[in-house]
Amino acid sequence: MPFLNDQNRMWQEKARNVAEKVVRPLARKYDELQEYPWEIKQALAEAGLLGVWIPKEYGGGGGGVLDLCLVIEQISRACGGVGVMYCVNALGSFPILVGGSEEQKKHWLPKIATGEKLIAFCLSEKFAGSDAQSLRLGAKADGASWVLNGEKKWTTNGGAADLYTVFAVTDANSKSRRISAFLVEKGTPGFSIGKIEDKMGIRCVPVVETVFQDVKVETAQLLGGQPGFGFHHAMGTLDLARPGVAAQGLGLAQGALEYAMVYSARRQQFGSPVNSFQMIQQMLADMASQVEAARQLVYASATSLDRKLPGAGKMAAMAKLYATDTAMKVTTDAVQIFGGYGYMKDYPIEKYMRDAKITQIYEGTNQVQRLVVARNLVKETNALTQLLDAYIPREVQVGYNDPATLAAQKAAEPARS
Ligand code: COS
Repeated sequence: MPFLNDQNRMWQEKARNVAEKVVRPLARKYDELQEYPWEIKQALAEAGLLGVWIPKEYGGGGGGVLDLCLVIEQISRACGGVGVMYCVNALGSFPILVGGSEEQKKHWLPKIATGEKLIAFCLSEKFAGSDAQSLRLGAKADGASWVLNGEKKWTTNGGAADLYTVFAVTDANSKSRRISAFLVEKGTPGFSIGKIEDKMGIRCVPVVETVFQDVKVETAQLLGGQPGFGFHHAMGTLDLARPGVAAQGLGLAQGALEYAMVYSARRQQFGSPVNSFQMIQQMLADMASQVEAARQLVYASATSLDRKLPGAGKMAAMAKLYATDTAMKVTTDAVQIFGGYGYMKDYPIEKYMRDAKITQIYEGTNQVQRLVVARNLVKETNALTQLLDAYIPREVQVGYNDPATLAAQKAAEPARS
């Protein structure tokens, strides 16, 4: 990539190294075991990759969203499950970066950067998925403390993580200041892990229900110290995190394409390698073009966030939906190129397809991404109307005996010609 700078390439190279030396050889083992890969987490921490996105003043690597995406892409190329196991630490810690107080940043971020503490993000509930604002877990003030009661669903990293960013209702009567976020530590009395999900893909990372029964937390654990800003913190976090899921999709698509290239050169049918047949060549060419288009969008959206450019949230949603739809398409085509072998578990490619599916669903379904993009387009329409409206003809209802309508019709005529 010619436009990557030295810092970007340094992170990319480090990640590629860990991906090839540690992640790829262990990918199948942890997919089968459905267990958290502590040895891989250790390797990521030793390479300094767990703090890429955390500013240097808080003990991190000082990289941006683009650096984070480059790392996620390389890891996901080797294993989509490890890709999310890695990037969920960014998702969990972004609320602290977005809305945390200085004390909270100083206390938690250095520990997250070294891998001493793993973090998870608790927003979704059984009855609050896409409609995140409708969450029900409640937090009631009790003197200088808050008491949390309720449940969360699909907490990725749950059980492995030491710290949980938990979104709760603190003012049920308020429309726009209803929700606040709390930093809850593992081991807090009343906080437990419920059902552990048995998943189609990303099997090496736990996804669980988390249960909160009279969990008492101090005011110091309220994110940013002021109640009512939780939904803004959640949305700001998702804007930052979505290019990461996009990068996961990109890595999965790239990894599947590479396996398909190698296998189609090896596999002989009708006396020739199957990559000499035009139908396979067309598939490979389409897959590669789609992967490259996704890559450009992911890098551009990450750069827009790093530069705080207007429209960066829209770009993040575009990157997420495009790259993860590409992941599903390309991994499915890669299975097709492997033919009957591709469907079998002792070949590496079916795992890519299983791991890809969830990227279209989590951190906002791709339907929600389209909604975010469309809402932005509607907002942008006013300015465009001023520029373009005059070029679009306007029809008038003809009323033959109505002088006012005839006059309006006549007035509109010069604009048409
Ligand atoms: N950044 C900061 N604030 C934002 C924001 C953003 N990107 N998007 C919305 N907000 C604010 C709005 O400004 C509004 O604030 P006020 O109440 O002060 O006016 C508030 O949040 C509510 O906004 P809106 O009315 O647009 O919210 P909706 O309930 O319509 O929800 C969607 C919008 C659907 C986009 C949101 O609920 C969403 O992203 N859902 C998916 C959730 C998700 O990704 N879950 C997966 C969790 S991780 S596995």
